Amino acid sequence: MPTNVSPEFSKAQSKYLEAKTDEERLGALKEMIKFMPQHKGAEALRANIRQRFKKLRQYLEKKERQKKIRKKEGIKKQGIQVVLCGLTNSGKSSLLSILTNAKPLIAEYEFTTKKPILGALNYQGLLFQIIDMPAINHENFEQGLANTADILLVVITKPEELEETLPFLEKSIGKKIVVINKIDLLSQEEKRKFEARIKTKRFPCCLVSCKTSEGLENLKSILFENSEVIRVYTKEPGKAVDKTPIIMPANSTIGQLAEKIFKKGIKIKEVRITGPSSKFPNQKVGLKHQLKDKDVVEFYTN
Ligand SMILES: Nc1nc2c(ncn2[C@@H]2O[C@H](COP(=O)(O)OP(=O)(O)O)[C@@H](O)[C@H]2O)c(=O)[nH]1
Ligand SMILES: [Mg+2]
Repeated sequence: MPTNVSPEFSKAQSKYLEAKTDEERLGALKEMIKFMPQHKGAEALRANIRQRFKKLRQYLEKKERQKKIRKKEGIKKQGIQVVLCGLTNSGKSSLLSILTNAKPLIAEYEFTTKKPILGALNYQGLLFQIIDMPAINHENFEQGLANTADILLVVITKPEELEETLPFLEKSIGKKIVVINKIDLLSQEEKRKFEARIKTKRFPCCLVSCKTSEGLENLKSILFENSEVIRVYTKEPGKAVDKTPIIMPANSTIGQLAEKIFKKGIKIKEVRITGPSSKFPNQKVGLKHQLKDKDVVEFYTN
């Protein structure tokens, strides 16, 4: 090691040797680079320090990315999880802000959204967790979330965007709904053709404008229809129907409902049902009876 180094360099070098964290080490290396001896004999030293700095920085960046991913994976699923997917500027953040209480950044420049942002939508007794995502071709697009969400809202403004977006969603298990946004910019004829083209691909589809709010109520009801859950109302004998529905997966049975609402060991003597799944009001049914949306169920227990 050459001895003719500046006092600043020596100080930075001590800092490096005494550093307790990688971050401190990186800071010290940066200072060492700043005060590196410039004479010819120190060439190898300079290269060595630069190399160490580069390696450590790469390592720390990778660690940071992993930390972020872990944090993102920590999004707790609540209600029915809906992810907004699409190219940049299609209006995903606008949709989130108009459907929920969330306040994402919205702008006409590209890639405004850098991480997933959550919002909650309560509709017809159902809770939707809506997640605004970076554009599908952005490095921060969260494949994992897109793969596991219950519903994907594919937000597009031109028919070709659907073909561009779908390859990123090949592994998704959720139901895909195509949202054609910015219809305030389209003529009646353009809207009709656009919708017809998407429908040939057999996707549920709806036309909206975040600018005029047109089509948003329709979007909510399409979300509801595709959520594959049912609302079941319960009633204690002799009392009024409970106003808050119990949300169950579609095709649930009376037995599964009972499991959800009663403690283990409670004996069910009789079940009566009124609603879409009953042949007549107050029909007596067994535990294997399959429920439908808006059924009213009366349990007689001990
Ligand atoms: N005319 C019109 N502009 C919209 C509509 N929705 C969003 N925008 C605009 O499109 C741009 C991109 O919106 P943003 O929500 O940030 O898109 P994201 O990149 O998909 O999140 C912004 O300038 C919005 O104001 C719409 O329905 N009509
Ligand atoms: Mg955005």
